[in-house]
Amino acid sequence: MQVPALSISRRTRNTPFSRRVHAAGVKAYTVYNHMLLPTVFSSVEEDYHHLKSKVQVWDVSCERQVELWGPDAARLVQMLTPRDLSNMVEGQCYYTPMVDETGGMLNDPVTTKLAEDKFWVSVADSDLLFWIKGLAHALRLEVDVDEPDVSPLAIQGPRAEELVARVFGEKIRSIRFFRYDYVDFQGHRLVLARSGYSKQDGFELYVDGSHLGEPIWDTLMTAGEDLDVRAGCPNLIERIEGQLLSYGNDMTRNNTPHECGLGRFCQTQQAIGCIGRDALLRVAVEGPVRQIRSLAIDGDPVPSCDDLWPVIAGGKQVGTVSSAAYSPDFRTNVAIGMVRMTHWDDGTKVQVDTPHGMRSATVWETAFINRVG
Ligand code: THG
Repeated sequence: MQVPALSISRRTRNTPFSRRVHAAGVKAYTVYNHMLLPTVFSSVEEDYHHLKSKVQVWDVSCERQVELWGPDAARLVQMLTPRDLSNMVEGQCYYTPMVDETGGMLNDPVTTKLAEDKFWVSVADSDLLFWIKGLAHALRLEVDVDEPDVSPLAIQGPRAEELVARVFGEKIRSIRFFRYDYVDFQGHRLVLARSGYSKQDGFELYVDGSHLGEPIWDTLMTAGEDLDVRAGCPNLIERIEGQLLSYGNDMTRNNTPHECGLGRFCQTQQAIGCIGRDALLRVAVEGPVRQIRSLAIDGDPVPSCDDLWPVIAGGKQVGTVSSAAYSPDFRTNVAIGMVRMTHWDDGTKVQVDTPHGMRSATVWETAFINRVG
């Protein structure tokens, strides 16, 4: 079947790396924060094997930065999230569920503290800029909220540390997970964090100035030639195996962080000022009645999920599957879904109503990569 193409225009914003991504033979894009995000280079499966064994450079410019800068920046950022930021120091990045007044998820960004009065909120696919600008304006806060010309470039895979050390020096090896340091590129000081949307180790370089995009891309590609570095992108199979959630797919504004399994990133009691605090404290008393789970779906490879697939047990719907792909390493279809508490225990057998028919499936409490035996 002919796959429809994506019409590219000014609204589907190009990135500082777009020409290089195109030259590398990108086969498909999605649109994320109104910007192009590559999804396939060779094939999803070939990209997956390469990511898990080598090193890839990813154009994740679409992880746009919302910059909060000014005397009220710290107060404003704590209003956005139930994660307690009071002990956050410069040099740290936090994965931060962000919620509205009902406790509904608005976004799940990585927040970086650049200074006591300056933060970057690296957003997932929702227009969080407008929510934050609205709050700052309505509350007359002393803070500038804007989208700077900063484009993350991720270097991911088991050989990422070697490649990044060759380009930016040995000191990058000591950057710990979700910490950052500054590196020099041709006299420009750039933030380099140990983070990224894969479970294969790696870094994210916050390319501060579009003109640096192509020089940095070329430098990494040349330095990594013998490491078999390639252009890559977040990989559907790998992220489902690691249960990395995708905002808009696996969760929406109708879900609380607890339903999303993000309770470990919430200290709601301590998060004084968080807009969703009262709502979350109220629902926390009872706990969620449905929650994110990994599912193994039996049988032949299923198509990718462009709509929710019902999870069925005893003739009744007990959940939904929101992401799915065939995993060569686990030799089964791996999936992420939201399952009601009656069926969310590890090992529970259910059915999934896929476009390829009803399939038997098993609910797993943890990510595939964390399962033992
Ligand atoms: N990096 C940066 N910005 C981003 C993403 C990113 N913005 C959009 C999107 N990704 C936001 N979503 C996520 C989801 C998961 C993680 C990061 C961003 C993540 N989670 C780890 C996990 O769940 O295992 C670890 C989190 C932790 O322990 O703190 O990395 O990828 N810049």
